[in-house]
Amino acid sequence: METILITGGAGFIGSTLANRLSKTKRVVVIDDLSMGKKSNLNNSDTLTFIEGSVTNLELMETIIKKYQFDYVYHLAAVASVADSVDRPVETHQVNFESTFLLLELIKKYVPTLKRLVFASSAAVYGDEPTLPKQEESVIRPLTPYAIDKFAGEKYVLAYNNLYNVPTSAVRFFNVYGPNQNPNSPYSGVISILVDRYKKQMAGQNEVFNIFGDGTQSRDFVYIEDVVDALILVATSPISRGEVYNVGTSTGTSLSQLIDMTNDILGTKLAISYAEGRSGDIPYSYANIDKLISIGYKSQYSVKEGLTEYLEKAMK
Ligand code: NAD
Ligand code: UD2
Repeated sequence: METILITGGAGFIGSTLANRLSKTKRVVVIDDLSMGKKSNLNNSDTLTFIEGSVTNLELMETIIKKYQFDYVYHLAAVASVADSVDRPVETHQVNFESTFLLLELIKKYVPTLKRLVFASSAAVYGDEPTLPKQEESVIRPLTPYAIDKFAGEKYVLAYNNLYNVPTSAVRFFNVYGPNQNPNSPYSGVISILVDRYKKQMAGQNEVFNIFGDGTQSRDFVYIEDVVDALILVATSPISRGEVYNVGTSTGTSLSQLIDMTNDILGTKLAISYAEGRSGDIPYSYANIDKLISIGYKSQYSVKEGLTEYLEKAMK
């Protein structure tokens, strides 16, 4: 049976991937539980959870030597841009150094690895306004988070070319769905939105704050499609050494999201408007032709993804 490592596998994207893959493969998750939760993971004989940090050289060396992984999905990160601005030194250890460490360990101990997939971000495009974002668009990383992600991508792809470690990278746009943690002000906006609907429908008076006028738009991509994309990139024979956007190729504004959710739930969300966040980009969406060229087919429009998410969240 193939053995797979998912770093950050108790988090939002990692746990969904782990739960899917452990149905047919042996999966090992490492997570320090700084953001992730053990309860995100299904109980399964084929899923092993290790609590620890990807920055711990001894621990990582032991794990990499012991399991001889076929695939590695490197998703562990401090996934908040704001946090990286507040704590650039600490977040650099996780968001960059851990990637470098993992590459070195694999180069040294796992000659049979089939693929390492690195989770990068649309943040690497920064505020350059040309749309849609293509993999070859201008890269303008503006924050420690984005700089670390871009450096991570470059190292991952260089190890493929220089040392024959098989790698690929993905640039996620705005991923949403069940198990996304809504508890930070910098959590994904849809997780915050759904949390406010739940609270308001339970009679609590927590309004949803729109930063700006609600016309800002993002490429919101549903978690199940993201998991499909990750597995496809890991297993495609032609994705080796390449980087892929993962989005839907459509932008949806916050106002449209709220209208859609009001329609689906048959209710009206109480909202208030606050000043736009500094550094907020007005519009973003991906060109995903490259991902489609390796066989990707999206299963969810924003409305379909939102409907499924709401069904699960409102239970
Ligand atoms: P998440 O915060 O839910 O998951 C990240 C996981 O990494 C968490 O479970 C956290 O506990 C773990 N982690 C953090 N530091 C660690 C450490 N030192 N050692 C071990 N584990 C550690 O975030 P997510 O949304 O699931 O993001 C997964 C990946 O995708 C991240 O690399 C993130 O930067 C990237 N990404 C996500 C989005 C998105 O829209 N969700 C967009 C762009 C990129
Ligand atoms: C995403 C990433 C971020 C970074 C950035 C790079 C997430 C969660 N964040 O930020 O890590 O990669 O892209 O460009 O994936 N908003 C509100 N009310 C709220 C919360 C958010 O109005 O309560 C607005 C926010 O100001 C923004 C939009 O909603 O205009 C989307 O916010 P987000 O934090 O979900 O995502 P984004 O694209 O700003």
